[in-house]
Amino acid sequence: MEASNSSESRHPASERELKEEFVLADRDRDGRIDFEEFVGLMEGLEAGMSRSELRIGFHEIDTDADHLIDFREFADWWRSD
Ligand SMILES: [Ca+2]
Ligand SMILES: [Ca+2]
Repeated sequence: MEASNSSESRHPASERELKEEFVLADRDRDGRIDFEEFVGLMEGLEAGMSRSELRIGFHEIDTDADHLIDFREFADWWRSD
């Protein structure tokens, strides 16, 4: 019985791969991920989270509470998960 769903794709090995994920999520290319972009990212990962769960998750990642996820916040979150 398999209990995993590809953790590898959620944990890229290198900083460069992480940056690529960030750029893909940052659709308007302003260098930050806003909530709508975050929703798109999580849908891409098929996280299966509800809108309210996504909002909670977004605020957990946004450690300086400016309502935007910058690359450092993104990298910290991705690695800690
Ligand atoms: Ca953006
Ligand atoms: Ca932030």
